Amino acid sequence: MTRLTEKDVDGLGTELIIYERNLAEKTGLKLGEIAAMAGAISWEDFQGAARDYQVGVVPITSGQGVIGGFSEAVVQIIRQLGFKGRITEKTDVNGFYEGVTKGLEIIFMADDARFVALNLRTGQIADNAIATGRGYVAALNAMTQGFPGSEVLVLGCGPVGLACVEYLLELGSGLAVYDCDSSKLKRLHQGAIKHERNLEEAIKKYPYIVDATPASSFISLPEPPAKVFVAAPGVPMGLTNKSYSQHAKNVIHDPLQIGVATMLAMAVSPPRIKK
Ligand code: 2YC
Repeated sequence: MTRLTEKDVDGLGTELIIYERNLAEKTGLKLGEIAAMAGAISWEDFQGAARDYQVGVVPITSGQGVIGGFSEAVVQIIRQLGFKGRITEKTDVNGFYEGVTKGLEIIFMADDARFVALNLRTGQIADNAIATGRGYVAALNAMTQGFPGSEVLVLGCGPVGLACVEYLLELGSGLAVYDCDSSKLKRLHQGAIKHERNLEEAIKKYPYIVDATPASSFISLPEPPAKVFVAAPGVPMGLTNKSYSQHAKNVIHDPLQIGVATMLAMAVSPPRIKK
């Protein structure tokens, strides 16, 4: 998982209105609606939960330490979704204790290895990588109105890429993967998943692409007017600067927003019957 820098989150909290407008232009949906879809909770129930839960963000100093502005960005996204949210004064276990004893029932916290949202009332825990994969697929699904006419190409099969695969299978979408170790793919569905071996060829073949790789600026898209729609979660950005600027209006990309919003939806979503 690529660690964010202060620069990646700088100003994020103050630009959420512009961010939401841009996202709605591309997808027709609000951030909360995309998160609710990916989190398998109705928009109404998600709004109900916003009136019902108090949310805390606990800064964690382990490993490489806190990222300046990270907790602030997370709590602003939570508030943008209509929830009451605050950062605990204390950090780490002390901050967790402070949050629980002050009645915060959903706790967000991230160390260098994992970023979670824990619902203390239900015991549900949401993982950022899974939430990010699902949230970006939901956004791409909305932007393309259901991926007409082609499979979706998922690049990379780490935790985010595998969550994308899982959710695309749930949506019943056609699916192709690149650079995926087939042993990691869902065994029972392997037949339904195309394996692409050559990146350049694959990029030309699929109009719907999810970049779930940690590599930067290695994807060159076909020149306009080729129609291509890209979901590019987190940092670094996998598209080359040229491709990103040529196709910007069809690219969904942010360092935290969709992942955090979907974590919150997953944390308050009714428990799913384990298959
Ligand atoms: O400020 C803090 O509390 C730090 N301990 C936060 C460290 C987050 C490390 N993870 C990341 O930078 C990225 C984020 C997008 C979430 C997942 N990986």
